[in-house]
Amino acid sequence: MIAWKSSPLPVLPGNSPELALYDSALHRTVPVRTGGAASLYVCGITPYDATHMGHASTYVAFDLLNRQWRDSGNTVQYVQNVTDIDDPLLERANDRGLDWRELAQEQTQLFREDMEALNVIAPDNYVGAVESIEWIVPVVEDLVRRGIAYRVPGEGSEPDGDVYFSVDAASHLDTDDAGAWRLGAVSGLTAEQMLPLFAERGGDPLRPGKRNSLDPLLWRVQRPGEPFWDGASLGSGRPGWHIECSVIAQRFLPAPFTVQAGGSDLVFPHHEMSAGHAYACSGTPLARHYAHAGMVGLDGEKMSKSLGNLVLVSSLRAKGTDPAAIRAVLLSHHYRTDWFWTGEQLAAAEERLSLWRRALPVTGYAQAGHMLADVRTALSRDLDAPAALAAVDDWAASALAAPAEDSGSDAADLAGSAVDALLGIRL
Ligand code: 5CA
Ligand code: ZN
Repeated sequence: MIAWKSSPLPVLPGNSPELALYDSALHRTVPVRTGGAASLYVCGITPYDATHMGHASTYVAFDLLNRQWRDSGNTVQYVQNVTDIDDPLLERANDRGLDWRELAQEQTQLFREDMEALNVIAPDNYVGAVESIEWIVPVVEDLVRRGIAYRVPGEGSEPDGDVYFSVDAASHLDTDDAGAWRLGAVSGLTAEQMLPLFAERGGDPLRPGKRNSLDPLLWRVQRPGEPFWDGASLGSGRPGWHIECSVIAQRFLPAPFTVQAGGSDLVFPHHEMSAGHAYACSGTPLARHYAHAGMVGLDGEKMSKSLGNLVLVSSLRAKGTDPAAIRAVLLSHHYRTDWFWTGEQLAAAEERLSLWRRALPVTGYAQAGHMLADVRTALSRDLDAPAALAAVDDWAASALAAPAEDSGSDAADLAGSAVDALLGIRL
């Protein structure tokens, strides 16, 4: 798929320090050693309710990671998917009386425009589930051949042949590799904790014929009225969700890649199972680190289409809201915290940006240099955007308090470039 356009990053003097990131699989903050080449997979949208503030917040969070890495001298290989075939997309298309392809295309296009407006650096590979099916089929066939996946007989209205991943077979692969996958390796949850999440997040624990109620679907054979693709020996059908991201990430990124990211709603089962599939396929861990963004809500609830409490980036843009102010609201929360969107925060962000913009022509060069160093320090500490914004606030306050002797266009350029390159906010 075609991604969106990103603006070139301004060049800054010096470099950011090495990143320390909270690894949600290890449950602690660790130095991220990249050797100069970093790689990132951020789980993309299911295109039916794009782009609400929860989505925007997650993509802006990992855009900071991308910027921090680049500023500390890394090349960054960035991949994102689009889940352009899945049950929720089909359900929503049906509700709206639309063809599912039409809905997916419309929402993906809206998402691209929103990402561009929010100044999120585009992925190098933007890959749809549908275009990945030809790569997924042989992978699932191989897992069946090796006894790590199995076919479930039909019952009631369910036809014969859906393919499931055996979490037990995959957890007991004959290996002495310290990075081997076991169920729980990514989420750290017990089976009892997993079960309700599995049911809530697309799993089918009660499907008769499964070996373990936590086994996730790899291939769903054709049902009447549902779209399907050629599955070779699997029969016509469509892929499950976790195998999509697992195959796309393995195809486009090194093994293991540096960071697997997404919202915290993806820790289990999605990232757990994607990692399990990859390890079962290749004997190599999918990713070195896992990072998860907090959930954004509205009026006390998680923001989601099913609850109907969405604040859309595109609706605010249509009303003339400066996308940089939306971005400033998102950055005013640490990426790991859960928070609620309010209109007051947007008003405060608009105020903040206007102060920064007034400070630009009067800043001194040294003042701008201090701000750059402080922003770099804040981001290198687990992407602490609120601390970075506070550093820019301090800079603006001191620039506006007294005229600097070394002000001028070089100073304004340095301050503006720092805020643009590191925080993605254009003043
Ligand atoms: N297509 C899958 C991932 S492969 C998916 O979860 N799609 S999504 O459209 O539901 O979400 C897209 C991204 O936004 C995911 O990383 C998800 O974790 C994140 N996300 C969804 N809702 C929220 C929310 N309320 N707050 C923060 N992030 C969210
Ligand atoms: Zn995913």
